[in-house]
Amino acid sequence: NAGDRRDRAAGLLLGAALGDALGARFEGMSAVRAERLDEVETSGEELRYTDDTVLTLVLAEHLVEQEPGSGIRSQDLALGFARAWRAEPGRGWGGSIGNVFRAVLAGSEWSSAARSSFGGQGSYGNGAAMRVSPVALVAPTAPEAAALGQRSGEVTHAHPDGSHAAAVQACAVHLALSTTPGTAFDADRFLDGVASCCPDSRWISLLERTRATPRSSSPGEAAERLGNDVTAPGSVPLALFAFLRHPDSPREAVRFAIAAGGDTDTIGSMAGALAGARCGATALPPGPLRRLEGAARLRELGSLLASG
Ligand code: R7I
Ligand code: MG
Ligand code: MG
Ligand code: MG
Repeated sequence: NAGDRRDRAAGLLLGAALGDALGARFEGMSAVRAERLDEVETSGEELRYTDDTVLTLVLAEHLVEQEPGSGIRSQDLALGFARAWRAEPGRGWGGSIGNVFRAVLAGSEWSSAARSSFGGQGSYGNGAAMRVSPVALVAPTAPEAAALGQRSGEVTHAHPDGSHAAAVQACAVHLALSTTPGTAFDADRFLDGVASCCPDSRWISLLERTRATPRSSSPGEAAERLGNDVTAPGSVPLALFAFLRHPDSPREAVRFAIAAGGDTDTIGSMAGALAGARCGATALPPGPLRRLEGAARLRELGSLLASG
């Protein structure tokens, strides 16, 4: 029903932001102990999000404004991202993405700006995947979510590893939204669905490695096998694994992702989007949610996109 759909949409966006904000202060650490996570969950402070959520919000607003069926307007989206970067330089941006945004603000077309980094090949950072979750709310099917994710990713990440990661994560979030919470989660079926939207053999093999990682692995073991860094192929698999590990608890999925260390805000955010999409906003931990920056707007955007 409509209320349930709105709850799942809100869970998707709030889960993404919560994972980002909870993971933010641990970004770059090698592993995070449970007591440190407890502290962040229970402190009275506002939970501030980072660039991951800044860009997720820009993409969500872009999708709300679009005419039905008109898709992504790439140059407008590139400008929206770039203006958000210029407005808030302190949000923990990726090392090279500023060059892309600077070129767009100086009048470059998005596709040449995106190719300007890393010697013309473009970035394979995880920035396209980390912000992609809202496309799952407007795409009718998982393959269409993958295609829309790809288009939104290319706007800044010209390297196929970077843009294909956005397709994979968008498809995965769409599939998570389509599962029924409270019924058994079928990890193999989920991974088959993601693989069927997969843009290339490289991602097929990353998904197979994710499937083959023992479900009982600790966060450290999973990170060792799947990676936990700022590259797209080195982070999306661990986020998927955190969700497979804890499909019925957004809190545990996010804690697992952050405990693994490395790119904690981003892997936490991608895991939070997946588990939040399946379980809904009502399943998110209420204490941290009350302290989350921007929560009211995220919830509102979820409603708008769910009913669009
Ligand atoms: O992808 P991007 O927006 O970064 C997102 C990350 C997340 O962790 C956020 O939380 C934020 O902290 O940053 O920004 P990029 O600068 O395009 O990519 C991120 C990093 O990936 C770069 O700074 C590089 O270290 C690495 N990288 C590459 N390294 C070598 N060659 C990306 N592409 C390449 C490459 O082609
Ligand atoms: Mg960040
Ligand atoms: Mg950073
Ligand atoms: Mg990060």
